[in-house]
Amino acid sequence: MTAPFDTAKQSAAIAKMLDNIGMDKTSIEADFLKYLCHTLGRQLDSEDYYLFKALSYSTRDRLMTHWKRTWAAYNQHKLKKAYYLSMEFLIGRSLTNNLLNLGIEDATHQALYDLGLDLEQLEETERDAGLGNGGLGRLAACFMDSCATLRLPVMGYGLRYEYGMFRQQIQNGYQVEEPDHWLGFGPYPWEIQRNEYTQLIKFGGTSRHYVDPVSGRLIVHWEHAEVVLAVPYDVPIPGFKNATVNTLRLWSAMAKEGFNLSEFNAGSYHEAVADKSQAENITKVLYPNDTSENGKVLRLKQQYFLVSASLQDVVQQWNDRYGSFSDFAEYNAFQLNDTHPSLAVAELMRLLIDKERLDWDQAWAITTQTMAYTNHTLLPEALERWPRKLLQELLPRPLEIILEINRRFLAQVAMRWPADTQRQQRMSILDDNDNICMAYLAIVGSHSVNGVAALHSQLLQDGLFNDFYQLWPEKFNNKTNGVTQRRWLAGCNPAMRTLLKDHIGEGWITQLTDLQQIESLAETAEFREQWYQVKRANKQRLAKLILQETGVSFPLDSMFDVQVKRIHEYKRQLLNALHVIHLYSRIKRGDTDNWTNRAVLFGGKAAPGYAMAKQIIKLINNIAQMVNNDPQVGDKLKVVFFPNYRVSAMEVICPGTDLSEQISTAGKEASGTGNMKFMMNGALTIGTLDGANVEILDAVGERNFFLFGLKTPEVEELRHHYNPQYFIDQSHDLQAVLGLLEAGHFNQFEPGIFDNIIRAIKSPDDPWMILADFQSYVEAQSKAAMAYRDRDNWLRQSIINTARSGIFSTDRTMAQYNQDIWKLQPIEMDGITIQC
Ligand code: T68
Repeated sequence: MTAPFDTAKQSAAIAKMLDNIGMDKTSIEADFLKYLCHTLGRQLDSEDYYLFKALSYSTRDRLMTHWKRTWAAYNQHKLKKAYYLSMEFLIGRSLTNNLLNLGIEDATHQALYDLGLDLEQLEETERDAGLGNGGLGRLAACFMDSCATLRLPVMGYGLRYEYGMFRQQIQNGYQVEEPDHWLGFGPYPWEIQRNEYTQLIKFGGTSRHYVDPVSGRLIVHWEHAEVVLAVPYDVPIPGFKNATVNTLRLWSAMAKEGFNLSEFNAGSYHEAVADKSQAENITKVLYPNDTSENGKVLRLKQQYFLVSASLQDVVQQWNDRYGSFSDFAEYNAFQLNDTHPSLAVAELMRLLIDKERLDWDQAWAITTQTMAYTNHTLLPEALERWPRKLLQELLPRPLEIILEINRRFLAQVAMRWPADTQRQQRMSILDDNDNICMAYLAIVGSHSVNGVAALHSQLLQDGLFNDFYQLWPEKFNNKTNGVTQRRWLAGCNPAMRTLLKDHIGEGWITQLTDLQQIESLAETAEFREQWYQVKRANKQRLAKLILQETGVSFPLDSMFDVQVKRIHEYKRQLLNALHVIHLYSRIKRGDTDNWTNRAVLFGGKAAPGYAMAKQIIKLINNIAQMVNNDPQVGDKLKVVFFPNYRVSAMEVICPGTDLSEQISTAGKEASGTGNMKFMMNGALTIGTLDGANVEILDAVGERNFFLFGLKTPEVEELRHHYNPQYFIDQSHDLQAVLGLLEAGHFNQFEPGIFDNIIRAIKSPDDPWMILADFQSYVEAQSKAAMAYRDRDNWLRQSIINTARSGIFSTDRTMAQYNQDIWKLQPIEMDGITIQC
């Protein structure tokens, strides 16, 4: 016998239990011990991993009340929501961030301290959730943090890859990739599996059209398809001390049946199980390419899997709640993180037409009013195109819809520019080679198209998407990227946080432009000295990590000169490497008057199939080997390649950096976000007029930025008659550097291994024009070195960089997306009760 169920009473009881969870030291300690001893069956002297896990569970409990209440707030009122669709969310670690946003770091620290444990040590044991390649994935994670902090009803949708970004080892100077089985040590403590929201995803089969005898309507059935289950796992995204916890929903693929029973009964065990593993392969591994699409079928499957699961989730919940789709567009917004989820345009059409039985025009109005597309690159090799044939096989019904979208779109183009058949050909979603151009699909299907920095957005309008800009100028806009200061200042730089708190309080944690208040303090010697001490402590922490990882010591008085990012020719790690050789060559010939000691750190992963990027890693390592072991060089110059660069490494690297290298060929880096993290933490930038560097320079002024190199139009102009030899002839420095390289000085026992690199930079076809910018770069570097010698002035400049970094918060970026594109109201939590 059970008591009669009284929903109100039960809900109140559970809400009270949830509300009563303590945020104080004593209750945190009690819960931590409960999880450690009862749930995990361990004790205080067990491995750090179990201590971390117990602490994560007790922290997650403290998120749960807010999470449930935020969810309830979403559902108790009809409010507009936005959905951020992204193939990548590069979360990194979560413990520190969750404690910070809950406001319980001190209480937790005390609780552990009293038990003889060290919070920092436990934080260090958390594995990075490396579900992204680089900037694009990390941006998505920063966006989620800012939306929660702004109380915006935004949900993230992504994939729960079993293997994240590969782990990079360096062996004999070469990159070696190791699988990142991040879930291998037991379940991810932050996620909650939600079987009840499982969706069915179709692949293959055929699409059958027939007229419904009753309604007379044309009906389409997607038949004989293979079906895969999409099982969601929810990750909590807390806002900063605002009782709001948003949701990141990550889909995992599961075979519909454990295995094919008829095959099994027929005796073919292997075939029976193969089906299952094929289905589950969909979310097995993140593709480790950051700029180019490799055209693999599995990647297309991943994209459709994400899009279909997420849209079905949204459409189904809408249908359950409201039934009618007449006002769906007023309450839903989808943001496409690059073209990777652009099949969403076709999938939403399919769901609205085939499932919800809307007609084409109604469905198209809803689709174009809800979809918005963000572009992250101008590089042609990154522009996704999928063979029509492949879509025909894998996604027959979405393909039909895409072709119909294109047919109607081209009719519109023909109306606007009659007789301009070339233009129609250029703008067609189906290109001359029978490929579907995903960027064009995204543009045609969206009401907003944005770039990620002012220069980049301008170049999209003027170049890559100019035809579309002429047709729909109102669709195009800019949203300059940012980073979240919760992780990238408050969390990763506790020493600076304390100093800032002492002088200007902590308003900047939610209002980053408050940092301006420290600018006037730059003029007081006492503040500068404190700033210096903070930077020095951070350099010490970084030097310790470098020593541990590479065995090389970085002298604390050296200028810490850092370039960490994906390895790519356009980012020009090679230019930096040439400068290092230049410094080495100066030391060797005794040209060291007024020398500034420098410690150069490189880090970043190369796509496994990108041979040139891998050679660049090898070159840097060989240079490092030579430089670090030459007694004549000593402390004047140190060089390391930091292995396995990742989010948690950057959290130590950026606070300890003096000089930030942002040296891409002008016009090639869409924005960059590392540049913002460094600036926020008081590094000065040496950089080209590219991406968001342009806006950083605007903010700090030329006196506080080391600018060099060709500008975008100059690069484009020079391309027509680029002659590297001309630049070699002009520069003795360059001749000396190339002389060492060509003589095999850095590969004495490995003949020929850098020939490719030498050939590439000396070629008139070098798209990155490394030699054209060499001399200008060397001059900017020597200005930086000189500036560093004037410690007082350097500190002033460092303070100004932090003080003016306020606009580079994703809080600002998200407020702009919301104002211009999503138009959401912040979630109201007052009076919200939790439904249990
Ligand atoms: C980066 N793009 C841009 N792409 O390069 C960078 N691509 O300038 C910008 O700041 C950042 O996006 C955020 O806007 C990427 O990181 C990828 O990682 C990627 C992944 C798969 C396929 C293509």
